[in-house]
Amino acid sequence: MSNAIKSKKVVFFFPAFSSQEATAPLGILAVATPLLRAGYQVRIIDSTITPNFQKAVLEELRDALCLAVSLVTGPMIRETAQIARAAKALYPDLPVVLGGWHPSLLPDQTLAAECVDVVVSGQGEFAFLEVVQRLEDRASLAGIDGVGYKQDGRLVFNKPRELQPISELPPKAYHLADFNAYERTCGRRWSMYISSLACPYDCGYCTNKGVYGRKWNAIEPGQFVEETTDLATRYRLQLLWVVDDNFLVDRERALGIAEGLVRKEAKFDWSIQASTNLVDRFTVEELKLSNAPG
Ligand code: B12
Repeated sequence: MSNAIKSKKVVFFFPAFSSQEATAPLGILAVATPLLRAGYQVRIIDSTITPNFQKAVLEELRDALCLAVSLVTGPMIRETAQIARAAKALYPDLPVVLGGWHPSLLPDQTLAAECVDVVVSGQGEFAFLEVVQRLEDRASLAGIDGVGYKQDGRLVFNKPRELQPISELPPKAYHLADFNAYERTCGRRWSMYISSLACPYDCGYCTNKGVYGRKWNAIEPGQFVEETTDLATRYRLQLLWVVDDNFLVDRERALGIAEGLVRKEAKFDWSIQASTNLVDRFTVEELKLSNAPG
């Protein structure tokens, strides 16, 4: 049985998200760093780039500490359920942990599923490290903020976790990403990058407030320019998609980033998303800055 020997291996599964695009899941790269720093081994199986992914996951789980899945609400639930059920059938004692936006927004519904043992709501970097350490020690998950678990068949939810500002978070483990495989799959070599968390607004179509509570915070332009140019060069990326929910919240910061990239003669494309009320605060000339030829 899987847990007879003490394992240090954490297996992540990233289900397909029904898109033509393919790149490494940033949420998993984020929670991987504290694990690696604490001496755990990390395997990522992304269904989009892995033929026969179920077999691959089940093989990796043979000597693993737990299975961890990242998902948003929607089609990703299908493969999550498929893999979690297959894992439970083969290794009934192996804990299955779900994190990401879906379990963050609907923790009780997610944890109620028979094949799920633990849910992590909100930021996962340190919550998941604590979960893994407790699983390794076969200790209770009581008291880990942001975590829900099962005890004697009951669903137990610890108190929510305080939001940690992005400037205090460790760097993402980009080196775990197989950019060659993603490029082969979608024809483009690109990555995601994040430079701010939360959003001051509460638009009806967006779920951000439910998880981040309108506490917008961001890194400075200098750090953005350094990190993105380094990533693009190191992994030969054509494009960085800045996945901040609302990149333009701080006008001066946004202009500082655009100017910094122009000054650095950055050779990659970058894209942002922002609410239209904020786009409206920029002149056409200012907006052109972010579209300067590299
Ligand atoms: C990139 C992205 C996509 C990409 C996905 C590409 C990819 N490879 O992941 C694409 C374009 C496909 C996409 C599509 C959609 N998306 Co989208 N997308 C995002 C976006 C902009 C960034 C995600 C990201 O990487 N964030 C950065 C990382 C670092 O944060 P994170 O993923 O949240 O991870 C943290 C925690 O969640 C947690 N965590 C994450 N995974 C795990 C795993 C474990 C085990 C643990 C413990 C913790 C953990 O820890 C991480 C670090 O703190 C988010 C908004 C956002 N700002 O996050 C929306 C968002 C995730 N998308 C959303 C939506 C609604 C959609 C669509 C439904 C849109 C549509 N109408 O078609 C589709 C559905 C996708 C599908 N078909 O399944 C919503 C999700 C709401 C929900 N209920 O789940 C979000 C939150 C936007 C919003 N603000 O409302 N999306």
